[in-house]
Amino acid sequence: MGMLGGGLWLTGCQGTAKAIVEMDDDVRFDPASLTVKVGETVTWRNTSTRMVHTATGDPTKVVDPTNVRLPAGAGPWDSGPIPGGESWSHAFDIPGEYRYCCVPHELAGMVATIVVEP
Ligand SMILES: [Cu+2]
Repeated sequence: MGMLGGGLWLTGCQGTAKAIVEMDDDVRFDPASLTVKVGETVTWRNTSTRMVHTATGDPTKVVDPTNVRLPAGAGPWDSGPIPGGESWSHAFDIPGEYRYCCVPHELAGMVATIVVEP
């Protein structure tokens, strides 16, 4: 783990913008709403020094199932715990609107949206 840190994102030369969602000590996803193209990979980066976050798009792992919404045909996904300083990535192959949350902070309102355009 930790190999996604450092300057990797700054030195990439594939010519595609990296979609990054940051999670910090404010108990929120930043940005809370992100639009990407189908097939694009989103990276969640925990910049907190003291909080473990998750990015969870699995209705069976949350308290309130309305905090997760998946387009028809999209399978559930879950980062598991992401410690401070670590990152996790997921590629979105099915277009539509995804609602997801952070399991430890779901009830604190740490819920966000990814829109995947065809
Ligand atoms: Cu969290």
